[in-house]
Amino acid sequence: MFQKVLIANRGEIALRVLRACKELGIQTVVVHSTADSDAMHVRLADESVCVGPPPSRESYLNIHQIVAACEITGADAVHPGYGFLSENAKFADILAAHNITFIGPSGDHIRIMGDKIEAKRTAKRLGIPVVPGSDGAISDEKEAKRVAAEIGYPVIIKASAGGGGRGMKVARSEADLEVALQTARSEAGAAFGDDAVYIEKFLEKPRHIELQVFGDGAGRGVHFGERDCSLQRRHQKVWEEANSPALNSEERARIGGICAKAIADLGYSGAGTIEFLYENGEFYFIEMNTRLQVEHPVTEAITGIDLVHEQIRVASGGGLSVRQEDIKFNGHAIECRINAEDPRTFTPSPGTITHFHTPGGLGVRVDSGVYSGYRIPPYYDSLIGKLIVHGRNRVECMMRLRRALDEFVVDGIKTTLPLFRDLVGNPDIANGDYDIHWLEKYLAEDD
Ligand code: MV4
Repeated sequence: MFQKVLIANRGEIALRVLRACKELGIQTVVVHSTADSDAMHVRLADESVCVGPPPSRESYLNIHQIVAACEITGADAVHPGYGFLSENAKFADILAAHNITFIGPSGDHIRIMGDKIEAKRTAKRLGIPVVPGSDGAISDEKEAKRVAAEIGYPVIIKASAGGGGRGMKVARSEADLEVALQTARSEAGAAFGDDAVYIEKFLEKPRHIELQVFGDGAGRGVHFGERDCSLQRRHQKVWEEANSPALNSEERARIGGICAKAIADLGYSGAGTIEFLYENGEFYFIEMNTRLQVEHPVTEAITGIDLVHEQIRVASGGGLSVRQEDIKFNGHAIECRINAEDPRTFTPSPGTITHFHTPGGLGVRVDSGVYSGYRIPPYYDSLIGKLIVHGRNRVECMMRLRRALDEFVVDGIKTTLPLFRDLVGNPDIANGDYDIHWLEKYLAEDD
């Protein structure tokens, strides 16, 4: 087991990882920018190192400073959290070269999944169902037309270096194709310095369902069920749940089994998320994320397993603590992302939190790094906390969520809490009847 772990992140996820380290008896080091000297993660860690000025580029993304912080403090591993350096293959390689363990997959696996064409090719080879489309990059308009005619319109052009919704263009007929291809290609070149694009059948009303997987790096793979993350705005998830209201246990076991086997065959190590679009009872792979995700607590709630413990165990060579048959799905969990934003326009609302009171009671978890009197710096993302509620079934979970939202107080800034208080009263949400476009339509309707 590691003696000392350096946490290369901030906010609620830095605290989340700190808690797991404390439970495992591991010493903790955090890094922080000059804007975060009074942050909770700095107060709770055993040691802290200031790695630079407020902009992320110069602090939380500054690889040299973070490696230096490891050397100075004698940390033997780094947990990257999510965002920042969590999916940076070069960072994983540099740590390995310094004999510091990156708590995550190998640089090579991060690299494969970061290239969306290579990720899709790999998924297909491993037996994961993918969206019908081009076999790799599209070279010219002629090829695009041929593939589109084969799979049928509408189609979507995606940037290989994109992901998370950046650099996508839909073509509803052959007349749209030339412009879609050219725009997607030039936007990809400008944004990522890589203009490789690929083409897929465009799915009109899918759900976004993702499988939580884990590999032990030695040929074993397991799945921890799925999360439904369809409720999003501009590719930012707002509400996530486990299980998906759309799946039954047979469908879960089938897609889960496929994903667990793929992870085993890949020799993958650590936590991963395999993202699918789900429409008319079929799964279509879109991307894989090679990190712990923001919404991992809903999976922890229904499985009772600490996913950060598992990450640390696997990275330190101790293997997974569970076999597939030990993983049971208990009840239902929902996570609401509390952002320092206007609840309708999602405009950031940094400032000082004058009063912060979190709900409690059975089945209620709040992961947050803020406190009464805390000033939210304007440099980072606006997530200030997550409310995760668990119940024996979805109805009980929703009752508890309504109650927990009533108790939650955040004064001094705008937050997304009022949006959630509206959503819990909505019949579609109560019925679990929504797709990836539902929230944006809902927000457009009542202004
Ligand atoms: C799609 C799609 C429809 N058809 N691919 C957006 C984010 C990126 N991860 C993939 N995305 C999409 N890919 C095909 N073939 C629709 C989306 C999409 C979406 C996906 C998941 C969650 C929210 C979304 C919102 C708009 C579009």
